[in-house]
Amino acid sequence: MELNIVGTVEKVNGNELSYSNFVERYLSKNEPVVIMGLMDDWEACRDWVFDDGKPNLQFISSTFGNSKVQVADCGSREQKRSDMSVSEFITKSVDFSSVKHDNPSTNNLKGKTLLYLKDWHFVKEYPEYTAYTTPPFFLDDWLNLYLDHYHIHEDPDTYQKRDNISCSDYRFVYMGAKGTWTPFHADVFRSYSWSANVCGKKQWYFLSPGQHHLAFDRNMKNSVYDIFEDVSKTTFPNFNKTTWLECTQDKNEIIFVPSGWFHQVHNLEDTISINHNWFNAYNLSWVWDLLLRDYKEAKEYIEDIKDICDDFEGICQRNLAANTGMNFSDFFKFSVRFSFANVVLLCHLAKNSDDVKWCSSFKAKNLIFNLESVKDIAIKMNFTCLSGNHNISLDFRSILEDPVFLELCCQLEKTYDFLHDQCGTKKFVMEDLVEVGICKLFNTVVCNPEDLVVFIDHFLQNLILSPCKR
Ligand SMILES: O=C(O)CCC(=O)C(=O)O
Repeated sequence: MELNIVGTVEKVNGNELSYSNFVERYLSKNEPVVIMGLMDDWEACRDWVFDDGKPNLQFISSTFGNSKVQVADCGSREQKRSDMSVSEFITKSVDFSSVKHDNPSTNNLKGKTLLYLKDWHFVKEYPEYTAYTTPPFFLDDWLNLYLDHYHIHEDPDTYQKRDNISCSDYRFVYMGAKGTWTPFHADVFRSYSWSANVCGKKQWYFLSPGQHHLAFDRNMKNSVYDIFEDVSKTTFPNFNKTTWLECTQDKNEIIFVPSGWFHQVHNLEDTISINHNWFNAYNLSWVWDLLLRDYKEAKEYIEDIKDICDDFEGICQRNLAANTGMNFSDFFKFSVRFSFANVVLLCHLAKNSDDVKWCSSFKAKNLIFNLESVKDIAIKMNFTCLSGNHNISLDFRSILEDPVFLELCCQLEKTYDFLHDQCGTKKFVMEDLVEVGICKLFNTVVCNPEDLVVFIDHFLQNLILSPCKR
């Protein structure tokens, strides 16, 4: 069946787009866009690419060849992955490395496996080598910031000293020859992603979130795997009703993939891309909605053993973490820590501002928006979700005393200063909170979503609605 393509993704010049325009037009509307003109000074674009635009695999192999990576076999069903070194990958992808690109049909050499290097945690592995700088539009990234400081999930029973690289961030490099591809999917946690072509060309096909059910089977369990295969009408009765956006992404272009948009991607040329997944206050509710859906599924799956389980809820949560990457308490802790961080930043801003209208600055509005978004999600969280054996208790005062948390606050503040053109305000200290008159909140202990709602409300009322208290 031919796809019904109804539009192409808009392309804009990143140098003519302000952050607030990006937020207004794409981030908050959850619409895709391709951004051009932001990669000119990337080291990766110099070191990894020949003048003719082809990947410089010699450089990559000799500089990063020992890295262990995951490689998907695009010819196998479900794209089976195997581990190998980067240099092994390059040697094995003969088409990619030695064929001199003038003859595209060599990519169809029979019997060759089409290997696609995916999810290489490049930044974690080579922090000293600045291959690229994250474009400002994508800097408000709570996911990677959090993972730079905390683990998102730790199962005390299965916890072993974990490989610090493979589970620690969502900043990746992808490398694949012409013909490699990524099957139809929506991104992890329903996060946003951005993907930048250092060299090569990708073809993207997007299905909007409002239509995703059309690409699922009757039970909403499995989605279509390859939108270009002969999709079974019996299994996917509504797939023929789908309408698509497409996009050809060239070298030096960055695509923004909004939350919950299913997509399939094909490398039209030998391509290297850099890609991050992330979320923040604008799409955090997508993460919660996904968790809730996956939780219900995990629960349903083992419903028949409920009566013989001592800790049915605990097993559901453990399975949820195993399948989705986090469970309710992980998400809740994440939300609480970011609420605390935004509170700290707002207090710091209030304390250091001479202007009585400080809370109408872009930065203050952003921080208030963040808190209100987390509060809305906390309201949505069913209180019973965090009943059972979670034993969560996050004490504002002790979190404030934790240097890891303060480092996270510093990084977050740097980001918002940069995005809102503020020059670095003074180093923040605990006294900020005392001076802005919210010391009562020091004794807050947050144990469940209701506590979090009360905490945020209390803070906003005290600080924002009564500025005279400062
Ligand atoms: O480039 C690819 O093959 C897949 C990338 C992707 O799915 C994403 O960035 O969300």
